[in-house]
Amino acid sequence: MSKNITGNEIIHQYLRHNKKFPHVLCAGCGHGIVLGTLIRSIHSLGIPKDDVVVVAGIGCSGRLAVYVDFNTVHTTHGRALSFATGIKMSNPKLHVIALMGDGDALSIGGNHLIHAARRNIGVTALILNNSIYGMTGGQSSPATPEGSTTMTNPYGQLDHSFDTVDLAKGAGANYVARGTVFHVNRLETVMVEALERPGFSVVEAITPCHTQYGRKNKYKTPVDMYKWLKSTAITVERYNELPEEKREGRMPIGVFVDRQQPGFEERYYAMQDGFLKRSARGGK
Ligand SMILES: Cc1ncc(C[n+]2csc(CCOP(=O)(O)OP(=O)(O)O)c2C)c(N)n1
Ligand code: SF4
Repeated sequence: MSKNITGNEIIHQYLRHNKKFPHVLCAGCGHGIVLGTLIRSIHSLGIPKDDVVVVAGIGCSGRLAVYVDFNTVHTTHGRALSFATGIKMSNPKLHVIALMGDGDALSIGGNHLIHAARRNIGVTALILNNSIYGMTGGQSSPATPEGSTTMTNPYGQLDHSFDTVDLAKGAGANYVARGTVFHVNRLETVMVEALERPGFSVVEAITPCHTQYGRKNKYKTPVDMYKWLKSTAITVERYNELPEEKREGRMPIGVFVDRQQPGFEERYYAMQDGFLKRSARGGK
């Protein structure tokens, strides 16, 4: 399988192009870029389509599972990781990807996220963080930056926002990375690594929602939002060298955790194997 793939090949090999299109995404939405990056990552690793399961919750991001020609499950809001865990446990050979929006993963599904990380289940969580509930009209999510204006916080968001990377790191994920849809090649690199690692991997993809977030803040057009990504993101290595006062407003991207701990499914089946062997020896 050739490592490079053209847009036309993506459409014909990986999308349900003759069934599920046109798509519902707004012009300028970054979600499609994340999907393209995921497809190219899977293609470059040479993973057969039948070995991939994309599990999604509900949201504009959740719709992406409908468009791809892998095994797909479009589940309920916030529960993608529960379904993904069950699928991985029943067939550990599968590459299971839970595709979630920031509302999906950090709000209603936040509990699932921390426990999937704690358990280190062999699933890749791909979190499309657009700072807002896109599909339902622009309500604040736990990732909405403090001070920004949303439909539910017209005078400014008072809550602090979650740092997805810190959350996943603190909860024990094996691999944690952040990228943006402006820095597509870097995003693809971390996605490939996340798919290769055992255990729970988290990739936060920062993606613009000009329709529900940008317009209410200072980003009137999709282009303004992409310029914001370009000017805000900085590699984690360079970020760590900055003095504290220069870090304000900058967003580190790159790899934050990279471990090789075996996933829950591996440990579970090893334990089961041990029991079976012991029982074959008459319990000794
Ligand atoms: C149990 C449940 N609660 C609420 C909803 C309504 N709902 C659908 S999508 C969504 C938010 C989507 O936001 P996000 O997960 O950030 O994804 P985005 O649309 O921004 O990609 C909500 C609250 C639902 N479908 N099910
Ligand atoms: S509402 Fe926002 S997240 Fe949803 S499709 Fe439009 S730009 Fe994308």
